[in-house]
Amino acid sequence: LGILYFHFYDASDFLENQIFGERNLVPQEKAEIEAFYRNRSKTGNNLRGVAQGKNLIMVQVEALQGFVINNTINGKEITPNLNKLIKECLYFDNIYYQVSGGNTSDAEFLSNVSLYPLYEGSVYSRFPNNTYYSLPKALKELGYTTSVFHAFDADFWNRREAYKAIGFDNYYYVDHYIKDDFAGWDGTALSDASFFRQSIEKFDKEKPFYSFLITLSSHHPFTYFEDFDFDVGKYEGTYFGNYLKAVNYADKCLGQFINDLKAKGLWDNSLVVIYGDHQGVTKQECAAMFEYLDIGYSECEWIKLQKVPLIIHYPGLENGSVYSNIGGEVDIFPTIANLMGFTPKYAIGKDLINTNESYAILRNGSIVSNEFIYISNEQALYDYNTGDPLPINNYVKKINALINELCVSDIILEKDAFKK
Ligand code: GP9
Ligand code: MN
Repeated sequence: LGILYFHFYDASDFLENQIFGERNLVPQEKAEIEAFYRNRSKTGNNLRGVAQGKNLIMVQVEALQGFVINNTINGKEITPNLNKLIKECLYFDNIYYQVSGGNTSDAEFLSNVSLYPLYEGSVYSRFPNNTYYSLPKALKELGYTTSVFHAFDADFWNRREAYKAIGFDNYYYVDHYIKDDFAGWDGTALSDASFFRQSIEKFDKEKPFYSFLITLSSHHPFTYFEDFDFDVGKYEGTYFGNYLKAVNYADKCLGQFINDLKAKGLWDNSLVVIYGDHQGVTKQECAAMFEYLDIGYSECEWIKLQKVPLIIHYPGLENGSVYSNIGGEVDIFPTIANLMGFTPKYAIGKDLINTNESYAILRNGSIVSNEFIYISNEQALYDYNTGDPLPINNYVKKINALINELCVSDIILEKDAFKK
């Protein structure tokens, strides 16, 4: 129904939640939350603290999907810079996005707070005044300056309010940028090239810092890139072809950004995290993607393509490794915390480096694990590898145990439980 619908919906829902809503945390809910955190399995100590005391630079890339990585079109790499980077990074190739009605902003919330977004609407709009434990708050306690950068209207997705609750010290939005170059959307978005160039200048020069950057140019519609100089062969002039061109542009800007970090001596002094926020190829437009990947369409295969790359580099790391545990954006905060040597208090996600578990829970209640794929709206279960149906009754306990994460997260949000 489009963005306006969401924002209208959020506004009415906000009123309901804040004014008419029953937000008392009842004892049973409190007990459920406590039991959940008590039962979290202890993880190991691999790579613990390797980036302790370093800066943190995290980039959330608009609509960057996993399938473009290490892939070519007409003999040319789609993301040559990221492909090169991955060789000297930790690369997580089985990470699912978990956004809901808040789209980009939900991805930000997942990675910085490690709670799930809401089933309906945007968490930034509905609960902007909650108490949160977050990555910026944890780093602030360790003496960091924390800043978020996004060259768009300050109040879109209610970011101005939400960022206060999440605990960022500074918010650099469109008014803080010189509009000297445009790329993406209908040509009105500040280009990623300019965005990175200007943002780097704003990084704290006195203290260790956490800078969180959210890119914009590769936002749909991708038509802006139609004449862009990247040959997509038979997909020239199509939605899918334009998407590949937009991603190729984003990759080019990321490559330049990494070079600039190196030139400024920041690369060797910072933990750098790059990931995609959500899909770029919609279900409506997915036929070309399936054809390109030479995969037959099925609901399971569609779900398996809802992945985003997660790339992490810490100072001194030269030889990369690939982590293929299944995870989600909710796991980013605890994974970073381990590398930076602290334990997040109330993260729902898992540390991807030290976990033996392999699953992601999508916000619609579907689940991907290394064993099965559960499709919530069909209430159907399939073997992860073969796609064959599985007897759901044998797995009810497992499914419910996983879905409990969503329930606990919902109670925390709806009842503002951390405040209490
Ligand atoms: C603009 C952009 C929104 O703030 O981040 O992206 P969307 O949520 O539409 O992907
Ligand atoms: Mn987005």
